[in-house]
Parts: sequence; structure tokens; C-alpha cells
Amino acid sequence: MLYPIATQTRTLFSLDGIWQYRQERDGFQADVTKPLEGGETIAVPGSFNDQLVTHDKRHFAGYMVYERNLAVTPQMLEERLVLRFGSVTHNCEVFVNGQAVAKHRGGFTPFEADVTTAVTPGTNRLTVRLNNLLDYTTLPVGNLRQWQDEQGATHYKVDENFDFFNYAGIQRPVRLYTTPRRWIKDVTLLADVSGSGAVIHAQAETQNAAGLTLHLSAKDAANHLVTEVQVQADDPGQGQGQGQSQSAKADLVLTDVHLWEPGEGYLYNIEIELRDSEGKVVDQYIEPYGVRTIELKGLEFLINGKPFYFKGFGKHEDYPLHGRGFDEVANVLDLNLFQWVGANSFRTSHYPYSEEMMRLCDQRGIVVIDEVPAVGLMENFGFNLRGMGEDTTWDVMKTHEAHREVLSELIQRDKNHACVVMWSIANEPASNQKGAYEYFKPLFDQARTEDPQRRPCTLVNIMVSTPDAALAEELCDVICLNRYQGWYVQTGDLEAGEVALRAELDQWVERFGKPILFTEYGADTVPGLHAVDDIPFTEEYQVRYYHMYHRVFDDYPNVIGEQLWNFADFETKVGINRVQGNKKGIFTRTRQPKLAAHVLRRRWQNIPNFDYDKGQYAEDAEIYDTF
Ligand code: BDP
Repeated sequence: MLYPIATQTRTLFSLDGIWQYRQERDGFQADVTKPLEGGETIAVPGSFNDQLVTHDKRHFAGYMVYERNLAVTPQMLEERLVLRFGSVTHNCEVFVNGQAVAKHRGGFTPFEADVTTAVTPGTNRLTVRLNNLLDYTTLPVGNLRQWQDEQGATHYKVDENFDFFNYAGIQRPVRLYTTPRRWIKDVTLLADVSGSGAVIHAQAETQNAAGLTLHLSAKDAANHLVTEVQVQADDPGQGQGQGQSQSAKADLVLTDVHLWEPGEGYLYNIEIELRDSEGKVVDQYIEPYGVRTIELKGLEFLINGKPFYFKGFGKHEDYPLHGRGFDEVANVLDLNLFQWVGANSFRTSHYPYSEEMMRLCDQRGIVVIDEVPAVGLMENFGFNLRGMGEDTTWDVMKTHEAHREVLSELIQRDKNHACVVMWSIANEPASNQKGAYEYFKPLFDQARTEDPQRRPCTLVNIMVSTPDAALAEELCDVICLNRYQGWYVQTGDLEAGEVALRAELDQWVERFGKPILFTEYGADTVPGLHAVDDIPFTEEYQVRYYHMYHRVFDDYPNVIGEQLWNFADFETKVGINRVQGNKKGIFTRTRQPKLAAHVLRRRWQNIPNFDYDKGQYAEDAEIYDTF
């Protein structure tokens, strides 16, 4: 799915700003055929939760309505008019002037609707009715309770089956854009690199483009034309025409390619144009595209043929005030902090991040593991690891359909991004319970078929799914481990934690012989707490905890990277294990460094992106002696 941009043939309007908002409660039920009454103001994009003050509103679960006016000019209607949502969390229906124009399930992927015939010149009414309900059919997974009061009104409560706050609402940008009536629908780019050159195989999907030509060109970062090619938009030899849809393929040849690299996000602009017989541009779209290769070879994760070492984080889209709402300032700051601390990568834990963040990562050369919102796939998920031993998760979960949908939508959305190097098909599912392999096999097959780049695929393993018991991990190209020895187990005892960690790693190495990536390891840390002794929650303990893990990682050639948990503190549901949220950040929620950030900086600044020689760059032990 194309990201909405303005070009010489397309206009783009933002519908962000102040909307009217009302929760369906206290006898109110939306009637979308009439203007919303009794609404209050709400900012879009943003989570509704932290914009509202009282407990009942902030924690509301159920249906809610967003509404605003939409101005349309007659000129806009000479074209195709498309309404596009970056995401609506979690499930919604969209109406224009009371008429349904779109429906979408899943809170983290975009969707759009052609509204050309639904609007009229002048003022139109745009209504979004959504709910933030999660259950055993949705992703993420929630424990849903539903009951009726004496008046017959339905009430809901969602208990997150995961460790982050269920922020919801219209959390990403809303846009209106025009396209010509003969238009470019999609483009897939796939580069083959050989020697110092590359061929970019392009496939364009178009509509009503019979008889037009498709002109493709690549411009370098300085906007100089590098190469171009022209084919028939409905090239019968290569594409298939279906009704009014056309598909055509063309190759762009780069004789001297400038590769996209971690740390240097070099991008070409691929310009795709539909042209008529006189050469007039009928539609134009521009896709920034980085050329790079990925390959798994033995224990190595090769980017551009060189062994890459992952340094970075699991993150969240989570900021004070905005909640999970899109915040471009925070995204830029976060990636600048990555640079400061020497990180080169992150995982979009535990849902797809905004399209704008993915574009930024392409530009900044940040390596991304792209995760679908498959989190909570464990019956009775909690911090008491003992409660998770049941063997019935795959009988009770009815998430397969949602899982298939969201995987497709994510691959469709992100297929061309150079920054994406691996798909994460779930976080901490019950991969040790019977039925896990059968649940995941079709999803791995799907990702491998649908991704034109055939990127590696993984799922992120939970501690209770030990190497002897893990059933679905054999599907993974890279074994990704979330480990908390020294925190949830061997609490406060780093020596015992180290023994346990090494013993477990030995088993993973022996059973699978695959590359291993640590995708989570961390300790809650309250900034300002200090102790000489190993006392959990202190800043020193967080430093010493990481020191222990890194010493172990440096002893194992299988370990191809470290993405600690978490980049920054973040909001969670309340519970006795959480002190105003999860405090495992090495930055606070407002992005101030804890002690560990400074110490990590010493390590990561000394580890190169490529060819990390674990012996050569032994850690600076001296600094840890002071903790
Ligand atoms: C893992 C989860 C992550 C949690 C983390 C923690 O993947 O979402 O926040 O542990 O407990 O279970 O801090």
C-alpha cells in the first residue's frame, strides 16, 4: 500500500487537529446519521486516554465516536478523492455524511477508502466509530469482560494480556488525498546486487491505465537522474490485465550502486509515472528506496555481505501526553539518542510502528525488526512465570484470522523498506504448548511467500519456553530470546543468573545451531535509587545486570546481537509489579539517561556495525569495577 504523498499529480490534505469526541456510555449511543451532540474536544493524532483527566474516561473500554467536518472543493472532485488513516486503534467503522465508507480491524496498520462519490462540494461530516476492545480473537490479545447493567446497557473491561497500556483512539495521521482517475495503485521494488552494480526489479499496479506507458526512473540523493526505463502500463508480455487493473514490470539498471547501510541510510528516489502518448504525465508517485542485501549464512546475519551485529532496543510508541499517539519530535529525538548511545537497530515491539517512523529509519540507516501486534498469545500471561504452565493456549486462542490479516497488511505496507531486515511473527507466544507449531507454520509460510524480498522470519521466545520444550522455534531463521535471569528469576543474584543464562544458552546452541539474538533483557530501575550492594531497582544494579549479560554474549559466537529491554520507561496497566509503568528503560519516559545509558554508550561506541570481533573489543572492565 502506497504511503500518501503530494506529487505533481496528487494533492494531500491533513485532517489532523481538533476533532469532536464522545464515549458511548451513560445512555449515549452514537447515531452516525446525525451530527454528534455533546462531544468534547480531542486532538488527532493522539491516544484519547491521556488527554482526558478522570479515571472513568481514561480507562474507558467500549465504543467511542470521533467527528469533524471535511471541506471539499469542486476541483477536488475532478479527481479521485481518498480518505486515509495511518491507523485507528483497534477496530472501527468510518462514515461520510452518515454513509459507511470503510471498516477496519487491527489498530496498527493503515487503511483507506475512495470517497469520491460519498462527498459533495462544501462541508461534509466525517465520523469514526471505534472500539478499543481486545479479546481472544484480536491482536493484541486481551481478557474481555462484558456485562449488562439494570438499564440493559453493556459495559466492558479489557485486562491487557500484555505489559503495556492499552492506549487507543485515532493515534496516527488522517489524510485526504487526490489521485488522477487513471492512477498508480502500488509498486514493489526488489534489488539484485552484483559487484558494484544493481538491478532494481520494479512491478507497478495501475488502474485504468490501458494504453498508457509506465516510465520509471531512479534519482540519486542529490536528485540527479541515474537511470530510466519505459514500458507499456499493461504490458501483456509481463503483467496480467484484470478488468481495469494493470500490472507491468520493468528493470532499472544501476551500474555503480550506492548501497544503503546501517548508519548511512542512502536512498534513491524511484519515480514512477504514467504517461500518455504525448508524454504528458498522467500520474506520478515517488518512492524512496534503499538498495541493500540481506543473507543468513551459518551463524552470520549478513547485510551487504558483511556480518552485522545488532545493538539496540525493544521500544514502544509511548510518550508523556501523547500516549501511543504519533509524535514525530519524539521519533527524531529517539533516533538521535540511538546515535548518541551507539545503537544501530530496534524491534517494533509489540506492533507495527507508524509509517513515518519506518521512513525515518530508512533515511537514518536504522535497522528494524518489524513485529506484528501478536502479543499476549499465552493463556494467563503474567509476571508470575509459574502461572503460565497450562497447555491450552492454542485451544482457546481464536486469533489465526486476525494474525493472517495483519501479517499481510504489514508486509504490504513495509515490503519496500530497506530498514526492515526481519519479520517478527509474534512476541512471547506459548511456543512450548501443544499446537504451537501447527499455529505458526502457516504464518511463517505466508510471510515467506508474501514478502518479495524473502526476509528472515522469527518469533520472539519467552523464558518459559525453554530450549528442550520449544516447539515452534524450529521455524525461525534466527532464535530471538527474551531473558530475565537476575530479574524475574535469580532476582538480585547476578552470579546465579549468569550460571543459569550460560546453561540455557548452551542448550539453545546445541539444539538449533542457529544465530541467536537477544531481543529483551532488562531490569526495572527507578532513577535516583542507588546502592553499593546488588539491590534491584537501583541504577547500579541495572549497570551490573547489563555487564553480566554482555560478558556472556561476548563468549558465544552464536549471539549476533543485543537489543535490550527497554529503550525508555513506558506506561503499563497498573499492578503491584509496576511503579507507574515499566521502568526498564535506560532512558526515562521523558528521555533522560539513567546511569546504564552512559555505561552502554562506552560499550556500543566500541562495537562496530560489522565484523564485531568479540575478542578484540572486550569490554572496558575498568568502568564496571566502579559499580
Ligand atoms: C516481556 C515482554 C515485554 C515486557 C517485559 C517486562 O515481552 O512486553 O514489558 O517482558 O516484563 O515479557 O518488562
